[in-house]
Amino acid sequence: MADGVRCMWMRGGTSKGGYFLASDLPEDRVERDKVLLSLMGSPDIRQIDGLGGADPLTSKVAVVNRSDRAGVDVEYLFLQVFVDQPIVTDAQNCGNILAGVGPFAVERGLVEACDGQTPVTIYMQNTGQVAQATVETPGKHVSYVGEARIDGVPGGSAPVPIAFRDTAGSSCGALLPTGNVMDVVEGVEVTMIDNGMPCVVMRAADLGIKGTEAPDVLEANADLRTRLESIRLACGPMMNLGDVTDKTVPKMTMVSAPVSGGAISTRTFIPHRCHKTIGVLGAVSVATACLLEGSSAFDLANRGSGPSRTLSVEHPTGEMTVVATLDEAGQVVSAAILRTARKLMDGTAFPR
Ligand code: NQM
Repeated sequence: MADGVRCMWMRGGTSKGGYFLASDLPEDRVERDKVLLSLMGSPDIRQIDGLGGADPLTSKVAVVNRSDRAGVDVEYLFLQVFVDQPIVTDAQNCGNILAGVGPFAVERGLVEACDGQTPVTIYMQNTGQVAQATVETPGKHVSYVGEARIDGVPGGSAPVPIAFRDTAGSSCGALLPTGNVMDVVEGVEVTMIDNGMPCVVMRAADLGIKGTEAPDVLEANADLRTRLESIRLACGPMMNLGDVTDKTVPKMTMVSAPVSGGAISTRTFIPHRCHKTIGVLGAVSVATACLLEGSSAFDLANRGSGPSRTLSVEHPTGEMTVVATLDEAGQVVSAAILRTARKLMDGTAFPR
């Protein structure tokens, strides 16, 4: 690795990280993780000796390669590089970093660009599911410029709409891994759900908060953090995730009635820092909980009606719109969201 590693640094949605071709990283996992920890500057809360941004949302990696699967263009492996511990984990997916995978795949020649827009079908290795992203490619070149806006990112960019199908049970084996819409864990009513991201959905009021507090206020609430972590550790095995001590799932979302005309208001610990927005697949899972009668979110949510529901999931810095399609039985069968991405740097990074 003395000659460095080729990578592209990109913003994907409201996250940021390194995008690598699988062939540019060591095949051996231990070696690969060593390289990634060193490039990010982990473990160190400031990541001063690396490219990471000292926040879980900016310490992320996408590993991409061409796919041999029928109807699939590329494979995407998401890796979370812990900021303060020497851990690299593939135990979760990331729908924000996913937003950069389509543009990256076209830039690296894994997918041939069309003139106008290029659909990129992505197999998400972490969960074994498929997403379809649409990349703006005027004149057969990726464009990051445009007027699409997402909350949590200043300014406009080219839109990257992403559609998901069949995300239920992505990591837990079932949409409701305990078989129940509601369980009581550590004395709190919770909905354990996985429609793309394992989430524990709780009423904010049941945790003694309003649910509209700023993330730093919630992070400063030591009692809340301790309580959330003990609920999370109890929920992990119940959600078929095993011991989650060193995992970044399940996400802990506290919901309250919407305050800005949306469907639901959220504050999410991911799991030890409070998200400034909400994860993409996290939002899909929470929106799905809103539509499940008897869940912790159902009575608080503006759920709309009909087979296609536009659910605006409010978060600390705005909202994320999830368009959910329901079948005749009222089950969510697909979801779509709008993201944007931006190429920040393309070059060579140097691990120690
Ligand atoms: O839920 C953060 C993010 C995410 C994950 C996290 C995500 C998703 O905002 O799909 O995007 O929950 O760790 O990037």
